Amino acid sequence: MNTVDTIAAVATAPGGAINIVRISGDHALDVAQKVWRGKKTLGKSTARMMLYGLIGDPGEPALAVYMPNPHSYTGEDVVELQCHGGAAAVRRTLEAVLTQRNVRMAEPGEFTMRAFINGKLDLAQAEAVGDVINASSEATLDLALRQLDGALSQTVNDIREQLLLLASDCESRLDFPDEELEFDDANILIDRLENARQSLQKLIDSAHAGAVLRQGVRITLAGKPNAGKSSLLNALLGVDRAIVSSIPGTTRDTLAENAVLRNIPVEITDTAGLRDSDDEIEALGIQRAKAAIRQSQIVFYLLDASADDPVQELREFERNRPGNIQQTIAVWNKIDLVKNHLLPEIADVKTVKISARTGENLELLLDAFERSVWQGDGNGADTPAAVNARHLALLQAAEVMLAPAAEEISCGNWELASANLRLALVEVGKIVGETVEPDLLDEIFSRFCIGK
Ligand SMILES: Nc1nc2c(ncn2[C@@H]2O[C@H](COP(=O)(O)OP(=O)(O)OP(=O)(O)O)[C@@H](O)[C@H]2O)c(=O)[nH]1
Ligand SMILES: [Mg+2]
Repeated sequence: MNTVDTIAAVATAPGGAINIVRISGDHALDVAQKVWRGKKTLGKSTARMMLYGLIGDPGEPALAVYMPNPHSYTGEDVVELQCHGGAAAVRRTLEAVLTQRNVRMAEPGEFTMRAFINGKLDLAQAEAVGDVINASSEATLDLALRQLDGALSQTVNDIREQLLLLASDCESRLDFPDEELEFDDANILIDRLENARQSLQKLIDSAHAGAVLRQGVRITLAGKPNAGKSSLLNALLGVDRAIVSSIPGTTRDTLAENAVLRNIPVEITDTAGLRDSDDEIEALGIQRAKAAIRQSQIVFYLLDASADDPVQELREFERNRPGNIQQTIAVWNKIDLVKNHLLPEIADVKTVKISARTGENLELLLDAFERSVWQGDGNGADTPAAVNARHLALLQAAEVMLAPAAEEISCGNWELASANLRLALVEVGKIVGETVEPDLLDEIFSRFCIGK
């Protein structure tokens, strides 16, 4: 992606009443002037004013606004044309723009990449733009907005500042070795380094919340036929999605649906009941059920109180549970049929008693789910900043350099100490894009949609 061309794209999602075509770059104004005409002329004197006019011939009504650099989203000259919604109307406007000279179609994420290159956003903030677009839960959106606002960048920059000061303190001992300068005791430097390391560690610890909120959690509903898996899927979704019947073996294929439970984006998979079956299709379904279980983070294992020995059955499941699954929640279903809910607690496994049919205790199941996801570290949805996988790798690489840095400080090897600190600084700096390779930019921004 070069950053010289003037680019244009539809900036709004299809299906709305209005569409915006955004043009950015040195030629934005003259391109817009060629396709749009109104009583007033787009230019310096009408900057940031919404003007009414027409596009094309005989002319469709469209609003236009000119935002001169650097006061625009990209930091370049930008014109936005607001035209009628609808695929044909917006195509016509975009074509009118793209048939002009000196302008081409924008690549995915190219507007935001320019905003980054022009210093409007740092890299962590630019990534947050992608997170905002992809957010499916309120908590995910809030996290993305905090990151866009600079919450993560601020923390990262504080850490960088601490490391930078430490590095220059080490270096000044090299520059003035014999002079009578007042230097901090090495122990004080080590304490300061430890402070920086703890802030770094906090960010590393936030990666779990970051992954939960960005990627969501995969839940599989498993258990014997007729345990009530499909009934529970429907209850959790609040819609009648899966077939429920009293015939064991109703569900064959796996059925996955996205939802948000307690602010956590989830994919819930309903599966075929687990049993030995001679039926070829059912057996295939059971294989799929087992594959879904292996790919999930949390299993809701449904138990029918009337089964022969459900506890034994659960024990067996737990024994063979694939290692990647964080947790099984045992769900006694159909408590509406059992007097006084006299069902045994199951040691070592979280147990909840519900009725998928009446909805009784579903909230308790969601409580247990929420606790499993956040693993006791409070409500991860509230973390001020939560890093993504790219940030995590950089933070870990930086942290690796800190122990040797402390070691060198305590030995008075100032040169080596500062070298280690500077290596850590480079890694942390990459989070906000202080140093960054073009390939990485392409990789990050190509995941965006066109027009962002
Ligand atoms: N009384 C009562 N019946 C329930 C409850 N949950 C499910 N059932 C009934 O149990 C039967 C089986 O329910 P499903 O949801 O189809 O069970 P499943 O686990 O999906 O079964 P398969 O797809 O065959 O593996 C149906 O007749 C449901 O109406 C419940 O909480 N209480
Ligand atoms: Mg079913």
